[in-house]
This record gives sequence, structure tokens and C-alpha cells, in this order.
Amino acid sequence: MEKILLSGDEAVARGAWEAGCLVAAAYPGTPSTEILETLAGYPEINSRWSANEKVALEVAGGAALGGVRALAAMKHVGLNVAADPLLTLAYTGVRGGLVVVSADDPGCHSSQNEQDNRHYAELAKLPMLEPADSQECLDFTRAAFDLSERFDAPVLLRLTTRVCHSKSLVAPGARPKPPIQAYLRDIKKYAMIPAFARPRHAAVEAKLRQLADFNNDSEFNRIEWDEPKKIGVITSGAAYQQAREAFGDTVSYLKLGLTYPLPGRLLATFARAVDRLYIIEEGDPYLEKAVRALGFDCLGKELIPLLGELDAALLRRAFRPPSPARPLTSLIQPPPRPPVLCAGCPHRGILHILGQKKKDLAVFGDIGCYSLGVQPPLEALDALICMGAGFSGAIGLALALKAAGDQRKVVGLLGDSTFYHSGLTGLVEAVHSQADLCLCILDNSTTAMTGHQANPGTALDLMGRPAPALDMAAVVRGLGVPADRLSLVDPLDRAAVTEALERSLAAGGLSVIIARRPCVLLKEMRGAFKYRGRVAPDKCQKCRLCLKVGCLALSFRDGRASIDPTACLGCGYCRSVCGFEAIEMEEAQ
Ligand SMILES: Cc1ncc(C[n+]2csc(CCOP(=O)(O)OP(=O)(O)O)c2C)c(N)n1
Repeated sequence: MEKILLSGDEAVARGAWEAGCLVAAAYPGTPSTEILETLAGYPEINSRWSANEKVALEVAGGAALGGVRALAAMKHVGLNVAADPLLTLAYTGVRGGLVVVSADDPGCHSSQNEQDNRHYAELAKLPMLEPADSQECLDFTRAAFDLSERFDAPVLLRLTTRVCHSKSLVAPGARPKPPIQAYLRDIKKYAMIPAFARPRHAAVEAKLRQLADFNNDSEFNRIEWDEPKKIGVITSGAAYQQAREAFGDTVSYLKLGLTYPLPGRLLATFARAVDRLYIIEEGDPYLEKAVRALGFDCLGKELIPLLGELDAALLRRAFRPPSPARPLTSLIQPPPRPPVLCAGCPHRGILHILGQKKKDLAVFGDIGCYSLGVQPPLEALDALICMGAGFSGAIGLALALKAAGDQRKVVGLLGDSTFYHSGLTGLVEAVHSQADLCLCILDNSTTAMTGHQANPGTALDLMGRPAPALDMAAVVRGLGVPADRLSLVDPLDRAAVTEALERSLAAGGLSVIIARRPCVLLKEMRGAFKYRGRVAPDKCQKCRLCLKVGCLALSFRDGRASIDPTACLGCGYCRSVCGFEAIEMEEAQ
């Protein structure tokens, strides 16, 4: 078959297909999202967006226990959500192969932290594979299913942003008839009550010893010698590519692919053969600690940053700082382009109103496009931790403010996808504990931030098939919020949002506002706005109030506010903010 150009994510999907995977589940999150988006193109695989990562892994885990090959994918923080089933699936083992993809984001390109999920392999006591390019993404994924069945364990496939998103040539293969094994009831293996879990733990430890031994000669690792063997570099994943680009054939490499459990004998052979040993890895000193624990002296994080991503120029500088007279060209940085809410974004209205009231409010935010409301000019959110915390964090914050006699009211805020992901349990807690809060759900009918994925509130599933959309208002009422404490508003309707917010906060107790308007970038919204804003020059009083809405179509030019007609989508929110009726709407050309 001819080679094809694939990103790492696409190659993982292809590898799963070639391995005969039958079930794939994920919750979107950069840099992992394209794995399921690609799998959706293979009709032989039942692929889905799950409500969250824990659900995704449990769906895949259940399928693997049932005897078919299954895959769950997520970004690194998603594995925190899925950690509970992960650690016990290690005990049950599998029947059909189970591959768990964790896509880490060194450098926080689009994440709230840059945790190094290699530690999860050690914590969960699971084999871990780390591909370094698209071909390895395909090969390792395919092999991961075999490894999973051979050692009766879920396999962690750990990727990072560069591996997920870089494209390189891949030799594709065929898909055999998917191996399906008969489901067998085996409670000692699959029902983890304490009496059965204890012996399963012993089985896991035995498996790890076998895996470590297997890894010493496994095809996943390779040594690339340089003669004479002066400098040795131990590395894996994207760091291998960066090291090769920086040092080429001038050093010897031990490139690791199966990075847990580590191959002690192989590491020792390599370490003994070279004069000086370096560990080049992104993130924590994971390999470095293991090499030191084997008794070998090496250099790693003293030279190479623990924070952020590596690149070849950074590695060259780490080993040989450039002379100030001849700086490396890559030291030139592109100008920063901070992300902003799109023109016409429905979140803008409610965020602007919350920002205007920030002296009287404390707002616990969440992760979604509305996170862009943290910074000026909106300044609507006080805190943001992880998905779901917009509600539960707000409950705790309200308790603290009450204890301190602080009169500020507390608002919790999250989006529709986040509500179904992990906001539901926070709402249950708020109802049951009679929290004194206003909780807002910004329902734009999609999972916008990661690229418009379906969620339980949308009417189509990942494969594009019609799916029953949950009725959010009914869900909220069903969880115990009385109808008169629930408001449904258009987030760009300034008067309605202000009224709902003030009424909710004045009444005290728990109230919920669903601010609903579809994301302006959804296909079905094309052409929805028939007008464009225009500033009437004679009416503009130069007060700059409209600029506070943070719309990229608005700027201050030639001494007055101005609207770029090519950027404006005509949502009209800025018009409702202007106190001088200086913004007019005219028909779009
Ligand atoms: C545990 C976890 N999983 C996935 C993500 C990636 N992620 C960030 S925001 C977001 C979607 C938020 O959707 P929604 O709440 O509907 O807000 P929108 O972007 O549509 O405004 C996702 C999937 C994450 N940050 N954390």
C-alpha cells in the first residue's frame, strides 16, 4: 500500500482500525481530539463522544471485559477524571485488548496545567508506550492491543502535542477480521470486592516483573550507536526527535518506546558503554530518576528545562550557550496573539454583565470558550481550576465569603458540555446542601472550544447520526431546582440577563440561569445575522464604553469608536451598551 501523510492522532486511529478495534470512546480535549474525529470515519468501529473521560474509559473497559478490542482517548487532564476506573482496570485486566490514550500538553498550549502522565503508568502499574512519530503512532497502537491481550492489562499510549499534531509519512496496513472473544463470567477477575482485589494486586505485580523482563529485548526500544561511544543520550517520544535534530549522528541514542516498566538491563548496558550519559526528556525527570536509581550518574534536568516543550534550538543552547554576538535565529519570537472571544460570540453578553458587576460578585468560572472572560476588558471570572469546578468551587467559595461576613454574592459558571461532563454532580450538591448561589450554564449548543463536538445536549452524535438531545431545563428541574428558580435567557439580551441575575441574587438561595444561544460559528448559524454594526461618527461621544465588550470588530480609530464591517457579525450586543445610540445596524452586504 502507498504511504500516506498522517498526523500522530490520525495514525493512532488508523492503528486502532488495523488492530480490529470495535469500540472507541473519548471526551474531546486538545491535543487528543482528532483521534476520535478520525475514527468516526471508520464505520466498522462504534465510536462515540462520551459525557466525560471516566465514562469513556468505563465504556471501553466494559467492552474489553466483554471480549472485543476497545480504545479510550483523552487529553492529559482527562486521565485525572478517568483515574478511578484506570487504576482498578489494571487489577481486572482485560479480555479483548484495551488501549488508553493520554495526550499530554507540555507547554500548556491549550490546557490548565502541564502534568506529565508518565507517572500514571507507574501509579496504575500499567505498561506504557510512547511513540515518537506518526509511523510509530500507527505501529505502537496496533502493537498495544496485542501487548494488552498478551499481558492481560490495559496499555497506556502516551502522546504529546508535537507527536499528536505533526504529520509524517506512514505505511498503512490492512484490517484483519476483528478478534472477538466469548464473554465469560469470571467474578474473581472482574468483580473487585476486597477479597478478590487482594490476589489481583499480586497478579499485577507479577505481570510487571514479566513486562520489565520482556522489555529488555522488546522491539519498542532501540540503540543507535555513534563511534566512538563518547556521549550517550537516553530519550523517548518527541524529545527523541528534538535531540536528533539538535545533535544528529554525533552522539549515541537509546530511544525508548516501552517506557514502563523500564528495561533495567538495557539501560545498564547502554549506560556502561558510553563515557558521558545525558537524559533528554520533556517534563519531569521521569527517565532520569530511573537511571539514577539504577546507580548511573547522568545529566538531565540540570541542563534541560522541566517546564514547557523542548525544541532543537533550546537543546543546542542548553549544551552550548550561543555567543551574544551571534544569537540563534530561533531566538526571535513571533508577536503574542492572545486568544479572544469571536465576534458575535453569545458568551460575550453575560460575561460583560458579570464583569460590570465584579465589585459585588465573586464568580467561579470553568473551562470552555468563556474562560476567555478572565482577562481585560471583560474581567468576569475570579477563579478557574478544572472542568466542573465552576459549580462545586462556587459552593465552597460561598461558604467562605459567608464565614468572613463578605457581602459579595457568588456566581458559578460553566458551559453545556461541561455541565454534562461534571457540572451535574456540583448542581446535585448545591441543591442538596441548599447553597446560596446563582449558577449559570452558558449553553451554546456545542462543545465549542475544542472544535464543535457533540455532547449529550446536541441532536447529532460523533458519527453524524441523530441522537436524543437532553432537555437541559428538564434536567435542572429534575435535579431539584424549582421552576421559579430557573431562568432561561438569551445571553446577548442585556436587559433580560441583568434582570434574571438581579432577581436571582436578590431572592437568595439557589437559582440557575440557562443562557442559551447557539455558537456563532456553528454551520447552522451561517447567515443568521442579517445586519452589521456601524458607528455614527456624529453621535460617538468617545467614551470607549463599547470597547469594554472586548469584541475584535471594535476599535478606537481617528478619535472615535469604529466597527470593522468585515469582522462584525451583527450580534448587536455593543449597541445595547452604548449610552448615546451611536451604534446603528445596517443591512449586511
Ligand atoms: C478534564 C478535561 N477534559 C477536557 C478538557 C478540554 N476542554 C476544555 S474546554 C472544553 C469544552 C467546553 O465546552 P463547553 O463547556 O460547552 O464550553 P464552550 O467551549 O462551548 O463555550 C473541553 C473539552 C479539559 N480542559 N479538561
